Amino acid sequence: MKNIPWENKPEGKKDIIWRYSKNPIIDRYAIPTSNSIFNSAVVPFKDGFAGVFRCDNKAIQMNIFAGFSKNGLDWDINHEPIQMQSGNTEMIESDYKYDPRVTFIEDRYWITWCNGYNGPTIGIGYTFDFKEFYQCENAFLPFNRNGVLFPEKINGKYAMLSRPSDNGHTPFGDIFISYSPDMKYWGEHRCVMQVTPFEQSAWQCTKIGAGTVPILIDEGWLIIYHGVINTCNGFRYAMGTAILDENSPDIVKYRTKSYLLGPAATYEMVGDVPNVVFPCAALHDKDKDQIAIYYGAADTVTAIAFAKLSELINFTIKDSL
Ligand code: BMA
Repeated sequence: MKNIPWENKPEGKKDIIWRYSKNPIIDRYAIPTSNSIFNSAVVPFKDGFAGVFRCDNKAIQMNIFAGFSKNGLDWDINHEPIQMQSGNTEMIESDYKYDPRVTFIEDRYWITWCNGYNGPTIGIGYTFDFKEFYQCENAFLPFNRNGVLFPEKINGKYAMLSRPSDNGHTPFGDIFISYSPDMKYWGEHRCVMQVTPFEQSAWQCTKIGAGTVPILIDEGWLIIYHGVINTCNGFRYAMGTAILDENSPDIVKYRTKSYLLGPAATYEMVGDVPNVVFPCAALHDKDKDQIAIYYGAADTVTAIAFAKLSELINFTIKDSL
């Protein structure tokens, strides 16, 4: 297994998740056309890593771009967006693409993103090599965002978390799970997690959405999600963790009452959309007890943060609602 990016916790720091000292790892202008590069997903690939990046251009058109890295920190992002070919459908219309997630299942890398088709819905595609990409049927009717696939079938079916929403900035939203026998037809929709009561855990009281690909641990599926509070200054996005039942992931076993990383560094508080940390991917190494979380900061740049996997799990159990 390739070494994942890592930096030890600073001396004396109590937080479970700590930021990389050289954040942000991807500048907003990292490719010639970009206004911002954020909310992006990475996976181990060949002798390094590959990723799908959200780059908004200077007309603020949202699209997804492939990128490659030897160490997971220094990225070469293609200057041209991903061109999709027909996968399991000829209907691959897309007004925009944003907030990609990447999940390796069986033999290929599956990509989910927010796809513009009469409003936001969940686009699905796949690639074997990050050169040729194939687009499938949209998973759901609009409006929906934050589609995240599980890395293996559950009870014989593909499984996806998502967040039904509206056509705008959505002042509500819970996480649902849906199943598919073939990556084309989705059903058996179940509610997984709802927003919390304001007085109990206000950082996640307005809307929540799945972030990283679920990681199978002894206790079930570990997820890192975002939670939002609507303040007098607008939305504030923070991240928390939950553990879902292994065989029935609509059952939440544990879910953090406190956020684990909230906007506090300058690049998280200052940018095109202030006060946003938005996790879309994580690399982990169980043997080394390490996890590296990739997140968009202030809808402008891409940053990375680290945790000890065991500490993250223990905190999720101990701090559970
Ligand atoms: C959501 C999405 C994300 C964005 C977030 C904060 O609705 O548009 O891409 O990071 O808002 O602006």
